[in-house]
Amino acid sequence: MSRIINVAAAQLGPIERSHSRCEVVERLLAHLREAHAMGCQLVVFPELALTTFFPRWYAEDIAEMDAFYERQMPGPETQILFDTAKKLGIGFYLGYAELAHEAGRVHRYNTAILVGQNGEIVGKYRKVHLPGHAAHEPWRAFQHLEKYYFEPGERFDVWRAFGGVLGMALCNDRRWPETYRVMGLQGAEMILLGYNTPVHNPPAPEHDDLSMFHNHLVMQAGAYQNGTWVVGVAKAGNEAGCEMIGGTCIIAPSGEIVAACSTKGDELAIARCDLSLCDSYKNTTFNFERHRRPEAYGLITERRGAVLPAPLAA
Ligand code: ING
Repeated sequence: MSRIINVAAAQLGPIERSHSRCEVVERLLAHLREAHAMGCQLVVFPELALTTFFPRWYAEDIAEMDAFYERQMPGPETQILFDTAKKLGIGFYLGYAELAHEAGRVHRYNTAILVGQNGEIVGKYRKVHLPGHAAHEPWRAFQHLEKYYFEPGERFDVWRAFGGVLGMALCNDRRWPETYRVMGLQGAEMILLGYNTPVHNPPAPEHDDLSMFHNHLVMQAGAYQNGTWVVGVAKAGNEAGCEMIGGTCIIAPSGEIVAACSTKGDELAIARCDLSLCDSYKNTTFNFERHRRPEAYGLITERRGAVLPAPLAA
């Protein structure tokens, strides 16, 4: 039996530091309305979709960047997003910077939420793999201070929603196979992820020409190897002088890209996603229960970094 979600991958072009949340929310609302006109039930926005990618700047006092975080979700500027989604009967994934007060302390996370067609939050995810660095590194053309501005999340969950099993990830998470496999082991049929990916990677400029290839490689592999849909959505274009890749796409459990954006601005890529297409992979090639050998995989959770074998005797 087919279980179909019409999904809109809602790419955003640049968000400048001067753009207000209200201006950005207007762009998100335009995406919701267009997706509704196109018969979609789910809209996927990028990572940090409400603000510019502020980890590209260093601030000695981390609190100087607090204006980029949300203290409540929905908040005053985002409530209209939830109200409109409910009115249109459209759910959405939204990436944002979260400032939370927990156990009497302030915590900062790179967060995403999944909101159902009733406008209620179904689940929250906090980015596990924080790339970049924790201290100011002036040699870089731009900073990538996610390890400075955020604490890492500790888990990958899935939720029953939209007639299937959905999971969430954020940006750098998509480069790590463990991300997809942990959700695959919970039956994920669609993984939603937003990203902000600069073309230039200062520690490895030799990879710059492959940034789009690597972007699609990791998501297509993750989809196929876990028999799941993957929706990858960019914040794209030249944002505060930093060129970011586009490449927003919707990937079927076969690993094939079935819809993609072709610009680096605000653009929808839409696909009719039949969740039942996952079954032919989950029940055969990637029947985990039948084929996986966790007895042989111990190092994956026991060891963080690689440990080389002893050198050959002289
Ligand atoms: N951005 C980048 C990403 O993983 C990066 C960081 C770029 C890592 C290029 C490696 C190479 O797509 C975020 N926000 O994680």
